[in-house]
Amino acid sequence: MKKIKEYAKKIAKKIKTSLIKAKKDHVIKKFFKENKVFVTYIIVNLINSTMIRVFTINTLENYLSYKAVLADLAVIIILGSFSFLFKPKARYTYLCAFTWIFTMTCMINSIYYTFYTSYASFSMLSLTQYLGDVGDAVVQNVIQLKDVVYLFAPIVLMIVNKKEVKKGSYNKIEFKEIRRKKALKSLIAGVIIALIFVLNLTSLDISRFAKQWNKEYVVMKFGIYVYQINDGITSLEPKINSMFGVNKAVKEVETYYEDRKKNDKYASGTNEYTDIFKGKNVIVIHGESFQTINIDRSFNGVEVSPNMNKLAHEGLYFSNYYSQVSVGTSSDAELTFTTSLMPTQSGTAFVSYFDRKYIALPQIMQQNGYYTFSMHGNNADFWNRRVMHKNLGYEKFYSKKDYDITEENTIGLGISDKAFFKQSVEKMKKISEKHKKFYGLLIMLSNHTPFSDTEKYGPYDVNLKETVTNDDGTTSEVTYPYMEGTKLGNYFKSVHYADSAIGELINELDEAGLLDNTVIVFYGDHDARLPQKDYVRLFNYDKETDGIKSKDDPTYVNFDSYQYELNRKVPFIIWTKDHKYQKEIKDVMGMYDAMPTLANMFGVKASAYSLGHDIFNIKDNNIVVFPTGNWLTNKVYYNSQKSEYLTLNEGEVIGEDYIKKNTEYANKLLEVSNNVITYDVVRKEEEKEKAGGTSK
Ligand code: GP9
Ligand code: MN
Repeated sequence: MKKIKEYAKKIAKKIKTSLIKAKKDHVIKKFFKENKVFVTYIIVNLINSTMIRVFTINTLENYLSYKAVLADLAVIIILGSFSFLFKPKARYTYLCAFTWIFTMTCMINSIYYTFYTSYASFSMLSLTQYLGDVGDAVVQNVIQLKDVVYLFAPIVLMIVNKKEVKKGSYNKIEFKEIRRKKALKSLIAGVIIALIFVLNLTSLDISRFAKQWNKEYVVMKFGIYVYQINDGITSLEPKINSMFGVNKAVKEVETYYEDRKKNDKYASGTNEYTDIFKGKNVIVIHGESFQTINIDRSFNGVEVSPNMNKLAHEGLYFSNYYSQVSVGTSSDAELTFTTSLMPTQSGTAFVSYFDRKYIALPQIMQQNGYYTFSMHGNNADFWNRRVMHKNLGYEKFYSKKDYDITEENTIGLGISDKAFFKQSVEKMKKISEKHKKFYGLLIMLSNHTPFSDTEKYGPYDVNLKETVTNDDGTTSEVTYPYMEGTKLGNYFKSVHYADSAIGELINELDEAGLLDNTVIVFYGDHDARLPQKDYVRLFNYDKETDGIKSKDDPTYVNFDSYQYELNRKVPFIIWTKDHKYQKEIKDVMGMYDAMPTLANMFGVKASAYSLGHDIFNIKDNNIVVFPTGNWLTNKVYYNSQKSEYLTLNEGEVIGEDYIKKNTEYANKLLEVSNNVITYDVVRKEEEKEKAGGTSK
């Protein structure tokens, strides 16, 4: 230790004397003058990396994040230092190539952030074939000036280079030896900056960097370039991960579930809902981007979703139900709903881990004598469903090729929900003739972002209309624009269409006699990622100014980032034609609670790898864990990125213990879930059991 300290002191002294000498000899000034292109390369790329951070994360901590600046600088200089090994012309090409890579990184992340409020990941690259259609939606909606400003970097570099060429700077001969020295010196400078950066890291920084899922935090502390390099490496994880640390991970999973079995009193047990639907058919409706905000909302006395409102009030309505999706959106919703596992930390389960063994509700139902199927009017390969639906236990997957799709019956990404339902009912009629019991999934599509096919949705007015009495006693109608022309306004129009399709589906099913012995289960798959400012307008519209009320106005409704998160909830409804079970369940609930809850109702055994709970067992003790590490209970919404929380019941005091305990619970759950999938634990345990069985 003493030796290291002495050595460090020696180096520090050496650096100090060389810096003093450099200052005396005007070395830095000279370097700047002689290497304008290299210096420009550093400056422009540093400006870009700072811009992307500042434009995406609006916190003081981020604005003052010197660590990210150090990290960005180190990456830029270290990578740039090798350019000195080339002659000036080729050096420019080298620096230009890296500037383009850095610029594209910033641009892609800027666009991606607007859409997903997160940073881009290489693991998504393997998904590009599924993202094609959605990509159009992104282009239509999201590319803005703030996404393309980064292009200034290669442009400025080009201008500076041109000037240097004109000045004849490149005609001077630079010997190999000098070039090597320059490369080494800049490399050392880069490494020193990197060392200063590393010495400033806290253990929290390091742990979050390793886990990578708290992307905002990683970018805030490590800068965008280090984030992206790290992401590139971790995206290879699915392959590498499953090769190392298997035993440790499997042991950890085993211990977790043993402990859950012994100590979690809500993990099993019966309740008043046990077996209530035993033997009944099931039709699960996957409601694309359907949020709870639509329920019981009206414009000018006309409901946004009258049919869904009816289902909610006539059935079991879980009004604080949250989707737990990650980058796999629709597919993550399907995964969590059916398996009670969380999305994976890198990649998506449907695409990167399609070959793992899952225990899913359709498969459980199939083992209980049900015929299982899924229906979706999109390409079967989207989200790798063709493979994954089989894996989850759907015996047949009806996809795009099984539907008549014309230009007239197309909305947004594909076949309209109305046409899809109509054709699906015909298929279900045949299925019901052949099979005694069935479990089916219908995946909707029309209510998909960007919600711009307004002409096809049919009329729904999101203006504000008021009747005023004139001086002469007559009345007239005044119209204020309100939500017209906003993305949220268009969303309501789209939802109104999707709702009317659901209304038609219920009627068609009834006419076909398919409702008599069937339970309808509806879930919204995830929120619609609508702009926060549109919600502020929805709740705080000032018709006089056609703007937003002042914050001092006593009727002003606060809609900050916490309200935004809480508002991302989606409806979960269980409905039967006889309206026998009518209740609103207000306890918070996650998508991972669906399988245990439904399994109990249908009298089948839930997966032993469930992470959620039957809501009628756990009730108000429930916790919803999000892939970001955030969590929600009936008392608190906790933001793990900021290590802050919002108390949900006014005046209630929350102890630090409560936060600590739940945060640990959430982190552990995410880790176990990821291990179950990554290491294919279900298969391993089954194989172990089999081997044990034969040796007995
Ligand atoms: C695609 C549809 C939409 O078939 O399910 O997927 P999303 O973009 O919501 O993940
Ligand atoms: Mn979706």
